[in-house]
Parts: sequence; structure tokens; C-alpha cells
Amino acid sequence: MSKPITLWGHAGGPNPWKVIIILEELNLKYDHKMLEMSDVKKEPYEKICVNGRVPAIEDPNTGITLWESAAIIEYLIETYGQDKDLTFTSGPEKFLVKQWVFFQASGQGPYYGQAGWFAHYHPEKLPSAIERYREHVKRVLGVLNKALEGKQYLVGEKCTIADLSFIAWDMMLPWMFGEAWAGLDVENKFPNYFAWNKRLLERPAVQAAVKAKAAVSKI
Ligand SMILES: N[C@@H](CCC(=O)N[C@@H](CS)C(=O)NCC(=O)O)C(=O)O
Repeated sequence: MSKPITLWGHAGGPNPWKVIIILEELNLKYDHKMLEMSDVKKEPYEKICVNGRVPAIEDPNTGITLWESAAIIEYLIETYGQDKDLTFTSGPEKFLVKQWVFFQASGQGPYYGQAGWFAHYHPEKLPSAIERYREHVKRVLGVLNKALEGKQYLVGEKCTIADLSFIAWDMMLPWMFGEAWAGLDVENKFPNYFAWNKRLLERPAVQAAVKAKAAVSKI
């Protein structure tokens, strides 16, 4: 790889940071172009992502333009993951990685997103909506906690994109729950999840993304 990948992202939204974690893990050169939310659903960005959402990438080394964060991280791993150490390429593990990557994109992201939306952005205060999506977040934490019983990582004995894809949304939990966050007592109620999340956050690539996000966003 010789030329940097362009990543179209946003300062606060989690999905571009999910991609940045993988770019950092793979030690790839990239240029993070941060858009305002008011610019994603119009030209010129809609020419890059017809869905008008970030992230999207443009990779001049292969000519691809790609959006949807899960598709992007699979592309990066398959194209640039030299020794495939962040995934599995055969056996049941190959599909178990996909299972968790799909679950993150369909079962974590949208519910966490709605929990954040109703707590912070919805024009009316709707306690029942806030409660509904916070319950969904707790359910996801419960699923991960159960799956991680007696295990360090979701698939096999190593860290993969299955694990790494959850972090960017998990980083936003304190913001999402506000004052209710401390009362959730994640460390004691979801101990396997808590230890796993801590383990992932200690990775240098994740730390690089956490620091870069903190420099441009408060959430
Ligand atoms: N499923 C998409 C979700 C992308 C997404 O919702 N991105 C947010 C920012 S994190 C966005 O662009 N929102 C703009 C909007 O909804 O108008 C993915 O994983 O890439």
C-alpha cells in the first residue's frame, strides 16, 4: 500500500471511529476527512455514499469506494491484514466472526443510536422511549456478558474484528446514559463484559482512536 486511504467521517459519531480502530490496528495510512452532519445528505458527499451516512472510504490503491462500517472493516482486513491475525479465514470461526460483526451492526449500533437520540436530541422528552432503548442497551450488554463467560474474546482465543467492532459505540455509553450511568454498575452486573471491554481499550490501536476522538469531540 502506498497512498493513504480517505476516510469520510465525523467528529462525534461512532461508526467512523470503528473503522479508525481497524486502520490503526493494521497500521495503515489514512486521511480522516470529518464532515458536518448537515453535509452528509447532500452533494458532493452523496456521490460517495448514496445513503448519506458516514463512514465511507476511498482507497486509491485499489480504486474502491465503500460505505457501511462492517463492510469497510471486512474489506480492510481482507485486503491489508497480512497475517489475518484479526480474523479467521476458515472453519466455523470464519462465520462466527461474521455473526458478531453482523450482530454489532444490526443489534448494537441501531439500539445504542436510538438510546443516544432520545436522551439527547429528540425535540420532546419521551421517558418511555429513553427507557425502551436503555433496556435494549442493557440487553446487548447482557448478551455479550453471557457469551464471554470463561472467555477472553468472542471468537477463538484471540482478538478479532468481532471484538473490536463493538468498542466505538461502547465508548459512548456514559454519554448515552448520563446521570443514570453510574447506577448501571456495569463492573458488577456485567463483569465478563467489563473485563473484555477494558482488555480491548488497553490495545495501542484502540488508545490511538480514543485519543484522536477526545481531541475533536466531547462525546
Ligand atoms: N450502518 C451504518 C450506520 C452509519 C451511521 O448511522 N452513521 C451516522 C454517524 S455515526 C451518520 O452518518 N448519521 C447521519 C444521519 O443520520 O444523518 C454503518 O455502520 O456504517
